[in-house]
Amino acid sequence: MLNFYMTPGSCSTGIHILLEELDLLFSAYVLNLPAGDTQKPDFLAINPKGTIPVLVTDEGVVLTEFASIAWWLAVKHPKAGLLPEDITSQAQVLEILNYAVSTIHGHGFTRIFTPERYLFREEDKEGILRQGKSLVAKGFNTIEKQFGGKTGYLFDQFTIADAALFYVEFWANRTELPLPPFCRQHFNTMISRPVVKRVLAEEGYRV
Ligand SMILES: N[C@@H](CCC(=O)N[C@@H](CS)C(=O)NCC(=O)O)C(=O)O
Repeated sequence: MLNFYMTPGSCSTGIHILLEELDLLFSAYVLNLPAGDTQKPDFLAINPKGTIPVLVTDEGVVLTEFASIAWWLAVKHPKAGLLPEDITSQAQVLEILNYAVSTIHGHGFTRIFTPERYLFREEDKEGILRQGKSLVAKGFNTIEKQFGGKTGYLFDQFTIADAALFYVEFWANRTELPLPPFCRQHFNTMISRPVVKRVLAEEGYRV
């Protein structure tokens, strides 16, 4: 059985959606991120980076990093079509997935949720928050430039990139940051997907 380490409402929600889209059996280990569970020795022994999501495969291999876990799930279950068939389209899916995870989350939301990581002086906090919001806005506007005018999912089918873009849109929605039109309709498309509804309900959210 797969073991999945997660925190409700965090980036692991994107992986949670993929696991349930695939209808996989897994044990969920819920970590309290604000309480510092990811920095405790028992979790660091599993993932020395101290981050979720983590997926431990049936063979006991520990997979960390959103992109790596999402790609592994998609390739292991090709019939689900979480990646397109041709290699160039697969690269485009990974391009958007990585942009959401590394840039919008990693550069933008990390500054908004944990400004203290970037502070040299307490009085810089407001500036870091502003910088985070500006990076998030730039990230969504970049997605908009590429996908503006389109409706539905990012590509012709629901892919692992949709799960990644969704969790940053979910954060924008919760923190009342604006989403440009494509991203807003993408968010609405995602929350009307039955599996997404179920995962959010399981994680304690009503959208
Ligand atoms: N690059 C990592 C980032 C994961 C990440 O930042 N996860 C956050 C939760 S959304 C986390 O575990 N933060 C705890 C920490 O950094 O101490 C990935 O792609 O999985």
